[in-house]
Amino acid sequence: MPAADLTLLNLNLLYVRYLEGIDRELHVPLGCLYLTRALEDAGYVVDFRDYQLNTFDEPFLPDRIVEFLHDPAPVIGFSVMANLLPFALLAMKEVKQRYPDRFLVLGGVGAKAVEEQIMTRFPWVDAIAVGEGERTGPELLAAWQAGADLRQVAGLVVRGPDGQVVRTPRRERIRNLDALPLPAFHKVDLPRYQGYGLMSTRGCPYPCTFCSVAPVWDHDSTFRSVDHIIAEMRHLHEQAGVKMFLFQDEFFVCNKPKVMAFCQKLRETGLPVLWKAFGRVDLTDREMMETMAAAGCVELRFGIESGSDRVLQLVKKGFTAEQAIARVGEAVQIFPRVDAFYVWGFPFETMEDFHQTVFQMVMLRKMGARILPSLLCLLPQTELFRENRERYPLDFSPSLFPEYMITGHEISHLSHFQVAPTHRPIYEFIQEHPDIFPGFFHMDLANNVLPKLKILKKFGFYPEDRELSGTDSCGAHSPRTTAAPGLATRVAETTTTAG
Ligand code: B12
Ligand code: SF4
Repeated sequence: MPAADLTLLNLNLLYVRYLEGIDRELHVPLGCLYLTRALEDAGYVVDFRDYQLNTFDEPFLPDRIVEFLHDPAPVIGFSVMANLLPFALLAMKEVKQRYPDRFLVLGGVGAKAVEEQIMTRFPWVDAIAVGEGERTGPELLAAWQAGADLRQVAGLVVRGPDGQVVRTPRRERIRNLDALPLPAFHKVDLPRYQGYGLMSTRGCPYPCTFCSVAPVWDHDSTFRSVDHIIAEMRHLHEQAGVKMFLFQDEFFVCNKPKVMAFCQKLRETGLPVLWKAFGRVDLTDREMMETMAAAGCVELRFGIESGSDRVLQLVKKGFTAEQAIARVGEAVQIFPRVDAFYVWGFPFETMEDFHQTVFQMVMLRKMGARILPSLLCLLPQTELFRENRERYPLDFSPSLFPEYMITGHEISHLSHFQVAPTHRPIYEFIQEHPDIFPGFFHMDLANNVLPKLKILKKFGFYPEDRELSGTDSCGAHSPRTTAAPGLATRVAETTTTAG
């Protein structure tokens, strides 16, 4: 095999830590495989390494990455989300020390909106790729191999000759997603993965102020055709026996005629597959949901966010609490499982707002929905963070990271939580750079977060006991089948109501 041009490391992981145990859900590394395919089509050899497959007992030590990356190509790409950004940056430092001649590129959504700070403070990062990689990746490699000036490549943040940090012109979004070939599935052993995510769209046009999906895709949405999506499902079913798919994009239901056409065509293929999707309460209706269920959709997930109309308005959600109750009430009669996601801990959410939310959560739980509350995560690209950062001081409490940061779910085990001595450098690093890692901080811990958490626990939404909570992840992306034992819900009281 010819020498690789690029070693690409996937650090997009879903690890859930329950006390001392770590539950790993292996998801097909979609973004990296799209990028790999584009690089291969441009003639480059990619040495792809998926850190989800590491076998370390303790994977979150920077020198483990050096070990995992033994003998890397001249350019090393790191793909990362915000949760592992601190760890990834510390690991990149070690990689640079071990391989000073390698060119280190950070990509993925994790660095979005904090690229300049990262490039200014961490000299071991050589470049950051911003946005879609299918065009930026090959152009970056071509320019780097030719010794050309990287400032000519769109979609990067790099350093100029005198060390100043430069953002190159914005990379235009790929408009025709159907022109993209399938991700480089041949690079992975598909049956090893539990999660077969698909993206039917890229981006979301809604303005929800707390959410990073719209900003990481520059508030611009692009769509695949029904035939293109079904071709991917057919490929994965025939090549890897995949029977359960998960539409990862929040905007699957954006266009009713298209959803109806998708369901009809999928049924016509006769593929024996099941699937799960996200839906917005105001974009779905009974007819659409029944058609989806008849075409194999076994789970619909709604971002409800709050039971308070005041909060829904403040976060620009675009629907009311009443609409949410009505839609979920219909959905639970149609699908084996319905998820209701909530965000709590908005700094402007009064206790009265919060009580309305808890009331609604209890009501939907009674109806049979699975309730998935998440503590607000202050991602730096969001409007909510920008608008409120001066208003509220950032509090740091490692036992209360929003549940998905670092290894997930520490919040569930507040009373047991202790920072492992091996992780201490990561926590110290986070505290040194709150503007880069705001997701690990809170606005008003004492009056906002802690009293609300206490109430959620009282109603069984954050059980302390592993037996009660099961080993399910936050459920945001869970690919496993609806009937899998222990996955009914992580809300103790509802284990028998949903599914
Ligand atoms: C699928 C998915 C996952 C999968 C990832 C599967 C995998 N192994 O890749 C899993 C299930 C693991 C996952 C987990 C999490 N996710 Co997630 N996830 C998504 C989702 C739905 C789609 C991502 C995707 O596949 N995009 C499609 C591909 C094409 O895009 P991409 O991955 O960004 O890759 C492109 C570019 O970024 C670029 N690129 C990527 N890497 C590199 C590297 C280099 C070198 C270069 C040049 C370019 C490049 O090229 C790619 C092709 O264009 C997005 C939401 C969304 N709609 O975007 C959230 C999202 C990415 N997730 C998010 C988060 C926060 C998480 C979690 C941390 C928490 C959570 N509740 O979801 C957890 C991790 C928890 C844990 N405890 O470890 C946030 C990220 C926010 C941020 N700023 O980082 C998003 C945006 C959703 C949100 N709620 O806001 N997630
Ligand atoms: S919360 Fe959902 S609808 Fe709102 S911007 Fe994010 S993905 Fe779009």
